Amino acid sequence: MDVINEVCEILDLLYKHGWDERNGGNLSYIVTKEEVKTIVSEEKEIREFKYDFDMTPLIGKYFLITGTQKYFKNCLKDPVTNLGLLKVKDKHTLSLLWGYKDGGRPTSEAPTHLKCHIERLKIDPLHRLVCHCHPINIICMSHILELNEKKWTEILWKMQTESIVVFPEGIAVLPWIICGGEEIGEATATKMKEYRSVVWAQHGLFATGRSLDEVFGLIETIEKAAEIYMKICDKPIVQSITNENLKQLAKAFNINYRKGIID
Ligand code: 2HA
Ligand code: ZN
Repeated sequence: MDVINEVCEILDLLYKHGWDERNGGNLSYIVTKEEVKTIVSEEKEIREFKYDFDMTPLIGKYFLITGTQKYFKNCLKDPVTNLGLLKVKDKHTLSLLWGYKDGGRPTSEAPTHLKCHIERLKIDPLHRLVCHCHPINIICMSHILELNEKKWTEILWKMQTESIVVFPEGIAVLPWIICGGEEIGEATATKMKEYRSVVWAQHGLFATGRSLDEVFGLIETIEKAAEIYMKICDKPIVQSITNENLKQLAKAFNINYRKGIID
């Protein structure tokens, strides 16, 4: 299966899970030169897009990025309109090599995505993907729980056994900030220095990782923990996962979990 299909399948699944209504959500994926060759036979610039922040660490890299105002629902049947293949040409310019067929442009969150890529690549050279979506239960939680990342991490870890295995670094939480702007972009990228996932209160989630499967799995696991929380949060708890249980898990699976939460 080619890379466009792989990306569109994930976008379609995100839509079908109800996490990307309408034009909600956006995705950016680093693609290799070999993968680029399967999309375009030669590199010809169609249009360019200017950004005022410094993209120097990304120069020469290729990205597949969802288009602004585009619906995840439509990507699988019409990738060339809904997605773009872009090369970071210089520190302020993205060059469009394929896609955005109807004259479109990258998602309004592209600066946030690119800043997150810069931070994650510093930590993990194998990092490739940033995905933003609107998972229901994460948004619910952000209405009823104080926005404290220690609290969120502890709760989500304790909702199910898999959580601490899948996101041992915990989860970051940002307050409501207007989307599409510089402030939320900077705040999200700063959190990405320590976390692969960042909650945007009353909005959704930014999740990052090495592959489409890894990031989709991260979103599924976080959202499932949040769903369990929303189903039980108003009920009397008879028994649950303890700090001691989590430490046993960490020992058994050799998990280097974030300290200061259950110790
Ligand atoms: O692209 O989800 O955060 C629509 C959004 C903005
Ligand atoms: Zn959004």
